[in-house]
Amino acid sequence: MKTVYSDKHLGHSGHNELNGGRILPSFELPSRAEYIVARVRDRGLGEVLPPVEHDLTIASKVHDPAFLAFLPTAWERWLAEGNSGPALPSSWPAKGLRRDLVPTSATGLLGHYSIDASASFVEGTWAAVKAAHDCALTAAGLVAGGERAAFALCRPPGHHAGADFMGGYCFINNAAVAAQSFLDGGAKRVAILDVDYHHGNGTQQIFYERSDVMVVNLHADPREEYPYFLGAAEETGAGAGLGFNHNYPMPLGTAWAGWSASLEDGCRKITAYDPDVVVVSLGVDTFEKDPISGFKLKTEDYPKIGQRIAALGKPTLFVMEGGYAVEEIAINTVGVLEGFEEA
Ligand code: OKP
Ligand code: ZN
Repeated sequence: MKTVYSDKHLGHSGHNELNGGRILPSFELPSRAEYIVARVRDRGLGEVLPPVEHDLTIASKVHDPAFLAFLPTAWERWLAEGNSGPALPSSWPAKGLRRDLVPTSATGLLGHYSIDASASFVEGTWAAVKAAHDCALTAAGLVAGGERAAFALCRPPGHHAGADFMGGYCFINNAAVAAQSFLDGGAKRVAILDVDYHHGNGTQQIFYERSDVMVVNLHADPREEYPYFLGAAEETGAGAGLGFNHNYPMPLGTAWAGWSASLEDGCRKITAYDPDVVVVSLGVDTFEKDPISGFKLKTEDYPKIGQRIAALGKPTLFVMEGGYAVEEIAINTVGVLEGFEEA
């Protein structure tokens, strides 16, 4: 399968996050995408293409236009307020505060549009975010054009970003934009299968009241793990979307036996839905050696994930999400893709 990749992600570097009470360098490093693209080439997975630039028309159908308008300005507005280092919020419209009071301050706006202090801006962040968005749409175009599958090597990731918020290293929800593009291109139903270790709260929120996108999420139980405040099994959708959201929270320490049982159940839900296309939010932070995660999947398990997804028998777009054990993420990510290709 073809991979769509842009080196503009390299500008999203030197950013940080609030972690364990300290502001630390982000775990979401440029080397992640570099290891993966090198492995794609070494293994001869297929051509590596640059993205075609797209405007934000499709993104505006899954994100608030005011939020999208803020993202390209955040860094310069942060600097204009006298800050120098990476931009992070420090105050949020949490309990007891107003969400409709939109600040004019950059610091205030970062809080207004964030769920946490881990989607940090540096000078090259917007260009990287836009390029990741373009990678997702370009790879989606390959699948819409008849390819069996494609891989959008997006960095930064997207699944924690919702209609009007960023967080968890995510700014634009690349998988959601891709799903919307398939619908705009004539698909009737799209399934998103999120196999990242963390619950894809943004993806769930964007499609929660819609029946044209089924969202299936496999993740660490949010009572124990980030993002903490969404991702329970009882969240099954609302309104027209009732019955089209499926969460599989699993305890810390989950290994292949437990994880694959959730994958099997989630895949059956997708088959019953009979989508025109499947979008996989591909995180490999389920790996036993991942530095920020608590599942126990092994390298040999990743091709089996790809095989099970292939058995859905649908055109498939893989969109990169998390995975932080930087050397092994390339082996595990390409392992999923090769498992799919060989099935
Ligand atoms: C993004 B993705 C860990 C702090 C967690 C945010 C994690 C975002 C994960 N002690 N900070 O889903 O891989
Ligand atoms: Zn993750």
